[in-house]
Amino acid sequence: MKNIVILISGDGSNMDAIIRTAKAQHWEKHLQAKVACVISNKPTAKGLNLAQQHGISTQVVDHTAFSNITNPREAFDTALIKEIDQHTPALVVLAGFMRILTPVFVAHYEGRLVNIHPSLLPAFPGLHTHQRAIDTGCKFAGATVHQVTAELDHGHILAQAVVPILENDTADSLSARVLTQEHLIYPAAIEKLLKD
Ligand code: NHR
Ligand code: GAR
Repeated sequence: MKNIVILISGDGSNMDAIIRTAKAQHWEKHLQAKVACVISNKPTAKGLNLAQQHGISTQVVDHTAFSNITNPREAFDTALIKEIDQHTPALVVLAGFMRILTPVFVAHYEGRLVNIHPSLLPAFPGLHTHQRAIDTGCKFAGATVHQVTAELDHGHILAQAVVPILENDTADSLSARVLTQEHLIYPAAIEKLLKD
């Protein structure tokens, strides 16, 4: 069985889309793949409840527990690796996961670590992508599924979706339009990776 581990920090709507697609398309039967676990760095992430409602096991590795030690990011990533590797994952999926990962973490999962970023990369890596796209006067925005490398939001692009930016868009209205596309391209890109 190819185990998928999903990392979240918030609502988990992309996680939900992946879990629903996996069920609807019978990934267990057709791709010998299943979502084995959902892990959040935030204990209050709404996506944890949603995962449990789908009958998927959840874990929390709270990054704030590591803030007062010498190398907090390395220590957090080491703890995260330990949890993830319990499931011997074929794929580790970042879905609204909001902590930058260290090169050691990225190297450990090289080739089996993917992310969805809410911009048309290579434009607007990092945070606050929708406001930055509006402020720049962009006429189109979108989302990108990419391989994760040590350099933030720079890995090989696996899928993209484009949406228009409308006259009266706010970061919230644009974000909602992009998110509906994320829910389509992320499960499809993961399905393709599992087939390769
Ligand atoms: N890690 C690596 N090494 N490479 C990538 O491409 C990564 C990554 C970790 C997360 C997702 C990402 C995005 O899609 C992602 C891609 C968080 C931040 C950030 O600045 C930036 C990009 C992404 C996720 N995080 C702050 C930090 O100090 C915390 C922000 C917060 O907690 O709200 O880690 O955009
Ligand atoms: C999504 O738009 C995702 O692309 C973005 O956060 C949202 C998470 O929504 N990711 C990042 O900004 C990563 N830095 P979700 O929790 O409902 O999937």
